[in-house]
Amino acid sequence: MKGFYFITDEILTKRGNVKDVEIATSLGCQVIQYRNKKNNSKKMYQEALELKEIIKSINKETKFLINDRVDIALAVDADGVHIGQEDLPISIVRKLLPKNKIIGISIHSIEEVKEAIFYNVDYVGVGPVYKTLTKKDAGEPLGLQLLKDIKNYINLNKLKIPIVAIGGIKLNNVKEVILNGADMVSAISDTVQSDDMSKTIKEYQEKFF
Ligand code: 3NM
Repeated sequence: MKGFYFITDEILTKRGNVKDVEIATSLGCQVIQYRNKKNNSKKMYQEALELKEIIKSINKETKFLINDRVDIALAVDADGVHIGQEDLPISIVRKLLPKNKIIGISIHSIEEVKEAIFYNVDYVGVGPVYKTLTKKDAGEPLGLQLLKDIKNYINLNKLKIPIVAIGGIKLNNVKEVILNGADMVSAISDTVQSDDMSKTIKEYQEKFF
């Protein structure tokens, strides 16, 4: 896993989730996460199904993940879920999902990384790296040092768990985030609110090379 990790935002989007997801998939983003804190389950199910079909029609290799909702992920046969520390425990999510599904989890400390590794997660989300207004309960910024410490911990233990960094990431700070250990980055407001999202995502992807 490498490059730009795209996350939808129902409220901030300028073009709507469908258009956004079409653009991100066409530009080769390896992961698209459907995050929707606004809609009811029925609407989420319908939209997740629509997005999955669009993504797979453009690129079968693109992974489609659902934020928080294991039930929606199962219902649309998504590639996996992204969960937070307040969601169902990883061990339970593993039992609920078929073996081949991806589980990513948000972590905020080395202790949480250890637990995530114990339960065999596929990647860890580290954030918020910087201050963000997009997620109200994201907490205080973790900063680059913790990101670096987590990367070192993963490397020292010869683990192959990718780190996805998130929170307050912009084009002018993304390089230092990558240099401090992020394998992938997500930037919600900076992309979905961009007037030219294709250009913005391309600029993020170029920072990895
Ligand atoms: N998760 P923006 S921060 C969805 O810290 C999300 O786990 C976070 O939005 C975490 O790129 C966040 O606009 C919002 O700052 C990121």
